Amino acid sequence: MLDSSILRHDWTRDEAERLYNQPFNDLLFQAASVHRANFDPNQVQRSKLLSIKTGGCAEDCAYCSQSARNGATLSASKLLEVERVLAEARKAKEGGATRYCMGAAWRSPKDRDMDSLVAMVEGVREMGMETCMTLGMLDDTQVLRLKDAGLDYYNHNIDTSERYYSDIITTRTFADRIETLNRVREAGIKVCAGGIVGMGEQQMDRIDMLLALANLAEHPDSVPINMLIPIANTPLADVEKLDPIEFVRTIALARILMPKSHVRLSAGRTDMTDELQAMCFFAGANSIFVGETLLTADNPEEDHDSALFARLGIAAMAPGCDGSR
Ligand code: SAM
Ligand code: DTB
Ligand code: SF4
Repeated sequence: MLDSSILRHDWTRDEAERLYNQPFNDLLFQAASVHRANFDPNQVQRSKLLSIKTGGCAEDCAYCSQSARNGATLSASKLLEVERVLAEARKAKEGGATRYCMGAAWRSPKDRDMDSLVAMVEGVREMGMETCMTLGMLDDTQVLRLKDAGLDYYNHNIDTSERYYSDIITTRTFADRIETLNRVREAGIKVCAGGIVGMGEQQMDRIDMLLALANLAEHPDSVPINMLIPIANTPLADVEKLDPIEFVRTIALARILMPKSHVRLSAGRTDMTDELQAMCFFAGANSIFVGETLLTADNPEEDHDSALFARLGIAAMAPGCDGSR
């Protein structure tokens, strides 16, 4: 059995493949053991998302409803007013979210937007929630302004393996993503980085994506694993669905490779059965997005999530508690 208190950054493809492909029951047992050695297995963190700038994005991410290059019929909006964002954040806080994640459909923010972004971070922090932003690539000055404003987390996904990356996105590289992640971490902002599965990738790509995250200088604090939400008129609209067992294997491997990270069962829950989600929690997922909308796509109704937590005996993590042992 692995020593789950040690954080390793030298995982090999061979090891990861063996872990991923072991009999399912062995994999689940191992992942659940790592999970409970590091976290209370019956606590799940809840984050709430808000799209602060929707659509019209210059990037060509094949999965995304917000790319101006895709045919998705989403109308583009400007950056929301600070007051509007804070009003939405207040509602999320009342609904029990402990982290507020603000996402913008940008390749990177414009300097003229920075004052508003800073005000949003400061305002949400004053409400006693953790703050997270996902704004695309950042330069050094932008990272420092967000850090000074008190931003807790920055979400920037590597999305898939380095090998498969250019099949999905051509307007930026895998290395560009890693560069922003390094900049964010070096500034002392906590990193939220994960990816999407079910994009027609091979098993090897799912494994390599997790290896790339686990072998960063530090494991991301949060690792969102998104199941592709197929969006009409995007290049991935009709891609073959991923076998749910493969999805659970991906969650389990993330838990084993990054024992102390919060692994988020992220986009795609609307299409998952309660039983599949329960299996993901058993395999080590301990965070979700709550609320009926993600950025632009649907998410389960809050009542449904509350009922599922009750049926599973899962408690929502309280503010200031990260569920760790
Ligand atoms: N524009 C910024 C960026 O790309 O970093 C932030 C917003 S972007 C929508 C945030 C993440 O949402 C993407 O990196 C991707 O992992 C996830 N995402 C977007 N569309 C998705 C979809 N249809 N299904 C699953 N995940 C999706
Ligand atoms: C992440 O990994 N997933 C979230 C968040 N980080 C920004 C976004 C999911 C987006 C799902 C598609 C949509 O709502 O448009
Ligand atoms: Fe733009 Fe982000 Fe969507 Fe890519 S994922 S098109 S960068 S909003």
